[in-house]
Amino acid sequence: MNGARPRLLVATGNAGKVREIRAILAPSGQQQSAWDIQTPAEAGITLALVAEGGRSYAENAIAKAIAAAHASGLPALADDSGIEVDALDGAPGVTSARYGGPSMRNDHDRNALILRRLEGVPPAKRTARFRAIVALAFSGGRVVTREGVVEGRIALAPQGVNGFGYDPIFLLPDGRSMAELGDEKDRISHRALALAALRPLLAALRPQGSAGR
Ligand code: ITT
Repeated sequence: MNGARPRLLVATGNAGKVREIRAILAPSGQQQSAWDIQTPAEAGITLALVAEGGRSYAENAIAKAIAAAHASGLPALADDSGIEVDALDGAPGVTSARYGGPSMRNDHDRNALILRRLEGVPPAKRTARFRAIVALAFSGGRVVTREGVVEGRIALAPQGVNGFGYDPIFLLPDGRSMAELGDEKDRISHRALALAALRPLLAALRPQGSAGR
């Protein structure tokens, strides 16, 4: 059934990103995405740890996508993203996944660290944004990137249970946190905006190889 759809590898080890990318790329009202979206495990490859040294989101996204396309022979989509807090001079930014170093056990600890570092900072000065760069790489070496940004501010305390990462502490202009949105996040998020900009290129993908899966 899936053989006619072009295969697309989602080059991430982050389960939250996989879930969202699948939802964003599934056309509303249709059960099936236009692409046969595969995780590295489903495609039978192991992601190389290539990206962590990159100095920019774009560098990281491109490195992750190219490595995965090379390893799999499939078009590969990578996402490098983060949260930028103005009162922390743009931190954690490109180091969002590792903010606070190895003593941070999980997303909850990293959220708590940001809230601690913003203690005493009033709401008007807690401006922040989520940024995502998505990269689509082809096994022949071509790679394209697109960016998505969503503006907001850091909450005084975590709100909501959906999403992942910094979602509970990121407030949209209407006062709801990203973790209070549910499916709506996949229409307005930085990732959704970046993937919307990439859609024309994704639409041009053709099934890879004659043997299907
Ligand atoms: P991959 O490199 O395997 O894709 P990663 O989690 O290491 O997974 P990044 O290096 O791009 O990915 O780190 C991005 C971090 O920024 C991520 O771990 C979250 O903490 C945060 N982040 C990115 N997008 C987010 C979102 O939509 N909601 C909440 N936090 C997000």
